[in-house]
Amino acid sequence: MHVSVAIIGAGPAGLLLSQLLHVHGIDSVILERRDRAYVEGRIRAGVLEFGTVQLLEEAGVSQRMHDKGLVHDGIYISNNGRRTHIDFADLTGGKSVMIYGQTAVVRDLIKARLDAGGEIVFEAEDVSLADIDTDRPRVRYRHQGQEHELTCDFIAGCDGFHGVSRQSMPERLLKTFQREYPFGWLGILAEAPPAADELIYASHERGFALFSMRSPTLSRNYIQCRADEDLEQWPDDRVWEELRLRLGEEGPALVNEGKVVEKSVTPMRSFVAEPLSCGRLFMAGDAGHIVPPAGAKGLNLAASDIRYLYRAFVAYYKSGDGSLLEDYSDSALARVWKAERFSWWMTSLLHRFPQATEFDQRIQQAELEYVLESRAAKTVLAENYVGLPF
Ligand code: FAS
Ligand code: PHB
Repeated sequence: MHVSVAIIGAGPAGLLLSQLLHVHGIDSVILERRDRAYVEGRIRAGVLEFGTVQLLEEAGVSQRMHDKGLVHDGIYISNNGRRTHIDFADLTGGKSVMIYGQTAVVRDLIKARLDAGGEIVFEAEDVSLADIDTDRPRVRYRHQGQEHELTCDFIAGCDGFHGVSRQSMPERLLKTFQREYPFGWLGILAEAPPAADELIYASHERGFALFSMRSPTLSRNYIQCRADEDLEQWPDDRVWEELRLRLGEEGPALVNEGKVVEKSVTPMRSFVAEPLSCGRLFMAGDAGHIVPPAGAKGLNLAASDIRYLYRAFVAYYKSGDGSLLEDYSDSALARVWKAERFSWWMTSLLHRFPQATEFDQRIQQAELEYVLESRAAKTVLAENYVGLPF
């Protein structure tokens, strides 16, 4: 079987690419290792940048997001219990973000693809790529015990950090950049009203905490923890107590307890692979880069890559212009690195670092106080948070 674009991975990147190609009459097939229930059940990101909302509108998959999502015009930063509002609308000329979980985005995209007759091969095993440096690359996989081979014009590697695409790039070509952080986030999803009307990023001497949400009755909260934290040491009541303590004196009034329906620890790393393309293979999303979640950029960077990549495919198929494909890696990485910087900066500004000296701690506190007192500094934070221009 031949397809124009073979897409590896049915996460946000792969699904969004397939849907945008479909809108422009370009065929694709998605090969996904896991089953549909697993893919739709993963609880991950929660904040959509202004540009990601627009891209979902371009893809024709935005109705439920506009019906159920929450538009937020700002966030709060709590500094040892003292909260400051960062007003995106005022500081960025009216831009906002959308609170709409990645789980919902993925479900909407899968529904749209299947309703349009799109092909998503779930439980595709042992996917392997071949001839990526020719004009007829191939993808092999096993499904329900049967071996299959796809020929295609292009392969989109949207298979996440642990996928097969990056491993299929010639090692001599690939350069990677990495920073591991000495902590993780313990996250809970709870049937409880959120702490505030918008997100609260709390810096506290006990450690960082984030008070997010999925709806007016579903809160999504995180506390900074050890990278190898043992969840057994964190019964629900200890998590609620720590969340209250990290909000300071406002804590008891703001933190609403409820039934915890999910609890997990996420490690923190910054990672970038260069280049994002090799021959007819193009990587997008977590396959090419990872950010610590303090900047709410992971899902949004996947969408950012796909915006560059789908437009490049449309230019190639509609007018034979391959220049955007040639420029894809440089164009996407320029925006990736700016988001990597912002994510690293938010992480460095708000978290407690075990190895920090007293001087480091004073400098960190001084920078946070400056950000919260300066309109110019708050503008820098706001325009990065809502998403820089493409
Ligand atoms: P994904 O990893 O989402 O999707 C890749 C897909 O490829 C998966 O479905 C996988 O099963 C499939 N796959 C992998 N290998 C394959 C193979 N060999 N063959 C076929 N299929 C294969 N971002 C935020 O902005 N905020 C957050 O709070 C946040 N929290 C996170 C928590 C966790 C635990 C994790 C892991 C990530 C979190 N992220 C967060 C980042 C996350 O949202 C990613 O940025 C986003 O899922 C990226 O989307 P994709 O690039 O599509 O990769
Ligand atoms: C979330 O709601 O899961 C979330 C929000 C903002 C972040 C990270 C995670 O920076």
